[in-house]
Amino acid sequence: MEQTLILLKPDALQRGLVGSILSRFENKGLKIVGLKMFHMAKEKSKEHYSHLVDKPFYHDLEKFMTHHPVIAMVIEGKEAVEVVRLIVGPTNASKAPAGSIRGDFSNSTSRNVIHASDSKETAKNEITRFFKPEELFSYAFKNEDYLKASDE
Ligand code: IDP
Ligand code: MG
Repeated sequence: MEQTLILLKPDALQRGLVGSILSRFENKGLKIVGLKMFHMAKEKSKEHYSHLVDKPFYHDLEKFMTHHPVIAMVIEGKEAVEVVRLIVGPTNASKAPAGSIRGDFSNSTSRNVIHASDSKETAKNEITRFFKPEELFSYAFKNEDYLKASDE
């Protein structure tokens, strides 16, 4: 089963959107196999956003992501990386379709409530960045069995 990393950004916590966002992944039949809240270290932010450190908005992004708590999650399921990106929507929430998380909960590029890994390779690196192996769990998930059965 494929795994992907999600970060609920500080705006999701500050606006009380955690439950609404989480339920979308569970409703889709995706399984939460790791979850924690923490303050991101500046070094982690630079590593996580290494493709953006030279951008003019990076300073604001780093300040936002490191000065307030975030929630990190590992989500598992069929084609989890691609499915989660679809549920999340594109970076610029103003252009994100209604029905996607960013489309429904944000109208901003910088404060777009959620991060999701953008490829299978990125997902592996990002999961390792934020989770130790013992922080990931295996358990029966009936929703997943139900979806599997109805696909075959
Ligand atoms: P993604 O989050 O959809 O993968 P990335 O291009 O990887 O998009 O950018 C990471 C994060 O950096 C975005 O989610 C957003 O918070 C911030 N960001 C990206 N582009 C801009 C911009 O043009 N202005 C302000 N913030 C941006
Ligand atoms: Mg990205």
